[in-house]
Amino acid sequence: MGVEETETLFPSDTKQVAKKLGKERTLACLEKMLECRNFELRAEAAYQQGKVGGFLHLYIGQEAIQTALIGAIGVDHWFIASYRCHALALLLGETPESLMKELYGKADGNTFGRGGSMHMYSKRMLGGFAIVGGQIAIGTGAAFSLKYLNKKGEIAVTFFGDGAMAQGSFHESMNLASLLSVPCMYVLENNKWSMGTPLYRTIANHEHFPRMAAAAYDIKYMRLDGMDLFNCYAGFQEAYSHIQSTGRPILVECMTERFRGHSISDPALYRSKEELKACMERDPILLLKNFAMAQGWLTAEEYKALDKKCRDSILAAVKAAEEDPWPDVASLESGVYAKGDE
Ligand SMILES: Cc1ncc(C[n+]2csc(CCOP(=O)(O)OP(=O)(O)O)c2C)c(N)n1
Ligand SMILES: [Mg+2]
Repeated sequence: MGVEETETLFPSDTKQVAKKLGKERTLACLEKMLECRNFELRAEAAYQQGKVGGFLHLYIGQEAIQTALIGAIGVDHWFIASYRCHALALLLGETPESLMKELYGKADGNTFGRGGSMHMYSKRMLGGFAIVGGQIAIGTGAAFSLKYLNKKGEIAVTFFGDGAMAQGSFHESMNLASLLSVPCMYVLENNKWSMGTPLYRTIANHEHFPRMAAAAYDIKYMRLDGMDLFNCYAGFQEAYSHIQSTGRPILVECMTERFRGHSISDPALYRSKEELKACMERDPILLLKNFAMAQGWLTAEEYKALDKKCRDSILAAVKAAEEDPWPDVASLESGVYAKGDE
């Protein structure tokens, strides 16, 4: 039994969304996606060379979602994610250098070499979290704080995977968010896999579950095509205005694909080459590139140059990570305890 997609996608007219977005912002999104992709390809290579410790979960294939969301609502909100968190940190303005240094466990990394791949932060990113579903409750708390502090316009965005829907934290959070009417955008990135377990073995009534769970908690639900930047862009704008106009939470399900195994140590032998090949034909970067070229916004040479620009900046980040010192042993205890009112 596979995943039959029978729920309705949020309708958007690609040409109209693209026209509104314009050439410059569309190409800026493409560049961001290429930066994320190149970062992760190099991170993967570095891991295989034994340069990166711990786990490494790649976002390759899912880039359109977070790129579109941040393009649509900006960075002045609060964000929280699972362990698949490199792209989010990059999109929120952390430099490839600081993130690559973090993967290498070096002193000037994003969390001074202490967090590694799964725990990245930015000024507005409350972290990547390893406990499946754990971040949903924290994101809901952030939304509650925004309401409590009367921070108009700001929302809390919580990303999680399809596997997290089976966790109590998902249900407890949705229930409280609805009861308390908090400005939380729950973004379910449905790549149809939880490690090596397919969605239909994780969630009963999997196809309709997200919509029905949202309805059970009296929360609005939308489904987006997570491979299509424009559908995501328009959908997230709509989701944001829903929160703004009602003060209510929303659940946005993005149908997407994981092009790699669950983590770097998973060769994903449970998926056939044919299935993966078919998914990769809808690579979000490829779709956007083809659209931009058909619009006359980009030539093949310009695309190559854009990709090279991103690759070069990531290669520079790798070099910087190689050269960065290890954390000083004397700093072992710093950051362990909060001081006073920190
Ligand atoms: C509470 C908990 N249970 C189990 C695990 C082991 N685990 C790590 S990732 C994962 C799969 C999660 O899949 P999903 O939520 O769909 O996210 P994806 O990896 O597809 O982005 C599991 C079961 C964990 N980290 N935390
Ligand atoms: Mg998943």
